[in-house]
Amino acid sequence: MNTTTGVLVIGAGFSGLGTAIRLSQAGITDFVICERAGDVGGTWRDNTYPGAGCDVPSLVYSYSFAPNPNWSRAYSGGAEILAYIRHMTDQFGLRERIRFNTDITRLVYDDDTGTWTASTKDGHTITARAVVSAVGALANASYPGIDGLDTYRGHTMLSSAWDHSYDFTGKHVAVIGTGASAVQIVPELVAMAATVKVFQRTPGWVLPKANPHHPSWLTELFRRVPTTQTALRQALFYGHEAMALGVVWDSAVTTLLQQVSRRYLRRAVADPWLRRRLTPDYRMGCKRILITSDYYPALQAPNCKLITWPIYALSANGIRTAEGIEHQVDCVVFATGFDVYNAGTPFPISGSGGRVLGDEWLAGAKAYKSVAVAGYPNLFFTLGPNSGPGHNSLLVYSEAQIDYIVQAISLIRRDGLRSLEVRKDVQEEFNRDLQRRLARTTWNSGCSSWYLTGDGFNATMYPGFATQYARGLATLDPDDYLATKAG
Ligand code: N01
Repeated sequence: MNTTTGVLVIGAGFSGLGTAIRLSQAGITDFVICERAGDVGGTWRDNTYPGAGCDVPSLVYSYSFAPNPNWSRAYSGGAEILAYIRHMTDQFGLRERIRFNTDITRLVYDDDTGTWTASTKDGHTITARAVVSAVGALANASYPGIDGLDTYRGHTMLSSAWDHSYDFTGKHVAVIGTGASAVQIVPELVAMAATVKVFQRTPGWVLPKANPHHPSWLTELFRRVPTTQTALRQALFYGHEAMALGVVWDSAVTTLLQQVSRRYLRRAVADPWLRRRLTPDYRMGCKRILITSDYYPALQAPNCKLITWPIYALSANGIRTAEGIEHQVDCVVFATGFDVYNAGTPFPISGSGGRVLGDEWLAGAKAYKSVAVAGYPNLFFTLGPNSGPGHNSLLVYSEAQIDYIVQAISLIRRDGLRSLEVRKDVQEEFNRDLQRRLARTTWNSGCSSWYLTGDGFNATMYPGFATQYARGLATLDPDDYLATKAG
């Protein structure tokens, strides 16, 4: 069966839903949203591990066009964020616009008609003038390449595909990884399991997180005088913007933040041996900063142990480390991150003249303003290449992208265009400048992280302030694009 629509939005996570809302508000209503799962929510639907929450305050980690006065605390838990996303879906009448359980497997552009045809896993096709790929950067997790993975006979689970049927009571558990997910999981497991061994490859810089409840008078104030919520959101936004000075660039502020983190480590961890193992040897900001007040206390619980010997292999009964010890465990939790599309595409995308985006992005993804790619007309990305912040809310970036994309689609429709394609020279100049600026950031300062490809190319982060990023996307300049009239 083939469906024809004006705009195909792929993904019903934050960015896909936000795109649909802003398209509707711009009067563009002939769109279809395809979602491979059976519910909205993207990463917040999938990451239901105990302790899942956001390390950015909810007042900024939400859309300005869908304010929520009811956040229960400064940093909300995953369930509350998912409830917000579901509420937004219903509030803007999007649920009936979503085709759930529809997995897009291929996108092909037709130069003659200026349309894209998407194929779905169950054999249908959808043809659209414009496509917005809102599949999310952290949508797929997989087991890491550790030897002996298939020989282990105990239970395994990924942080992003939590097995809620597994009872941890009385169990001996290993957690591999010490990133943003692991530091939220470990305190919960320590409270549930008999023992927890945390396998650390690289320690992260940790800053404490105060997470006060919103008192009822504040919620009431937000409801009655919405501008107070907007004002607090702005204050939080600019507070985070200031962090860029120490997180994005290696500066005196970085040194200051490192001192704050070291002082917190000294206060929170009594044992000097453990402190040494938890002290990073790279500049703060290079990897994502860990915001938590629960992790260090959990590591020092009597039933928890930090293991810093490299993992050699998984064995039938547990994990073997390089010094020859076998740690026997009932369950291994992999908090080892995601398959990030910084070199490739989530599904094959064939553009103008049959060019293949996966081939062009093999050495690292590149786009114009992270949204458009030369050779792929009428196709737009949210959270595309170099759109990630290290210091502020991702949703501010997403919102800027969405509004830019809505401008592009409005232009296609207003001028009756067959195609709107970013100029190759404009994209190349943009990326030359971007990579020049990235070379001076802490992300490119020598540590390894999911921000970089294996070759050290940074296809994920934006080297600047969120304000700068949003300003760059505020107005679409038609001169940056090649427009072809229909007919
Ligand atoms: O994944 P990660 P994550 N053997 O890639 C280790 C977002 N997020 O799921 O550092 C041993 O950061 C790896 O070690 P190393 C956020 O953007 C947001 O925790 O590579 N260890 C590391 O410790 C975040 O950045 C929130 O040496 C192995 C860990 O596994 C992103 O998701 C909350 C290994 C992976 O850390 C990913 O975070 C949670 C191996 N073979 C997540 N392979 C918010 O609060 C990997 N590791 C918004």
